[in-house]
Amino acid sequence: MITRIDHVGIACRNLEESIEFYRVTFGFEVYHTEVNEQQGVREAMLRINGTDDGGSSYLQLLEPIREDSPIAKFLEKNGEGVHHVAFGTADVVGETQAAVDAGVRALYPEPRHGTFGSSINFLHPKDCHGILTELVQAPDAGSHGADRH
Ligand code: MC0
Repeated sequence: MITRIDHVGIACRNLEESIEFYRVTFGFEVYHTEVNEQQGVREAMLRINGTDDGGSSYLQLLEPIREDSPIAKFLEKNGEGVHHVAFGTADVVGETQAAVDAGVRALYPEPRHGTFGSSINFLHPKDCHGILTELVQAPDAGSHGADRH
């Protein structure tokens, strides 16, 4: 079951400038920052609210650290903007399989490492009406771990 919007991922050219924009305009504070070498990003999580299932919802600001990363490619083509929407679930493997069974391509055969040690997979935007869709399982939810490659 999908229980919340975990985060909205936003591609940005300069992480500090984007953080400052959200702080000054909306009062959002940085909850967590991290570099994900595998995904080629430096990121900041801005916590928006808690949710009924005990999880939270975030804005995820993403700055590329490599020219060949998905975020760099996206910025080159589209400029700054919404890059993906991520749904939270206690079972990323099960939800990915359900999407595959519904005819949607998953981008990874197994979950990978996401923010806060979460387990993630992505669904192809061309199969999701133009939205790159991420499935996120928090580290303490369910029993499936990421491969951390
Ligand atoms: C590409 N396309 C998108 C898109 N990225 N459509 C909507 N939203 C996006 N974000 C479209 C392109 O416009 C193009 O359409 C077609 O998909 C192929 O794209 P491409 O630019 O030629 O690039 P590909 O095929 O090499 O790669 C696209 C793909 C890739 C989605 C497979 O970006 C990918 O593997 N993404 C998953 C990983 C990721 O995004 N990591 C960064 C966030 P046309 O019509 O022109 O053919 S990391 C993250 O978020 C982690 C840390 C976390 O949350 O914990």
